[in-house]
Amino acid sequence: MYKFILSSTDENNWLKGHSREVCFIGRSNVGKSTLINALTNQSQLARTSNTPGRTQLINFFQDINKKTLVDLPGYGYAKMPKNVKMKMIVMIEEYFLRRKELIQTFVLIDSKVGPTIDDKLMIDSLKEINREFIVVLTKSDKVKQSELHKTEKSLKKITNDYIIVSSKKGTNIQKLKKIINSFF
Ligand SMILES: Nc1nc2c(ncn2[C@@H]2O[C@H](COP(=O)(O)OP(=O)(O)OP(=O)(O)O)[C@@H](O)[C@H]2O)c(=O)[nH]1
Ligand SMILES: [Mg+2]
Repeated sequence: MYKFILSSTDENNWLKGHSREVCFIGRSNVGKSTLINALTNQSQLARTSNTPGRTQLINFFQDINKKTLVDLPGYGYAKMPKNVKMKMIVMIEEYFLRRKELIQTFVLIDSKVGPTIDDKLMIDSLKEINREFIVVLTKSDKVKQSELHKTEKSLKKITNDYIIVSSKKGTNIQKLKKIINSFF
């Protein structure tokens, strides 16, 4: 059983008192919050939405053993006001640069859309600062096998470390859960 602990903007307000956490990052609307709900089997834990730009703060979720999951705001949403967008970019950058408790990052990429320029920039930045990451291809229930192959082909130019999931159908959610548990 996980609980929402707090939302924060900057380093002064990040959650304290635990040693390890994993985070979820990706384009707005890619399915980060829905994935957290699927992984925890708690459909109401993280707030999800049909409209992009739902998660605008860094959200910390924790279970009784202090296993900590972090839901980050989505990037690449064109319609977001510039000042909000800038704040979010700074927030995300600060988190990746400074967060000592962060032990693994899951970069979510839409199975249908494939890696976007923003996704590539995100991954390049993670590589540059030597942050470990695993790609999660989301919403696999929405794509045909042929589309999935196309996405995998372009993804393989960036990384071979990925898992294909569907939060809606539950595909590979148990497998991803095991991967996450291996970091705690
Ligand atoms: N078909 C399908 N839809 C999904 C899946 N996962 C998420 N969605 C839908 O995608 C939309 C966005 O999901 P969210 O989890 O809110 O996305 P997010 O990445 O947290 O978005 P932001 O908070 O805006 O960054 C919602 O309408 C979800 O129902 C999936 O596995 N399959
Ligand atoms: Mg969200």
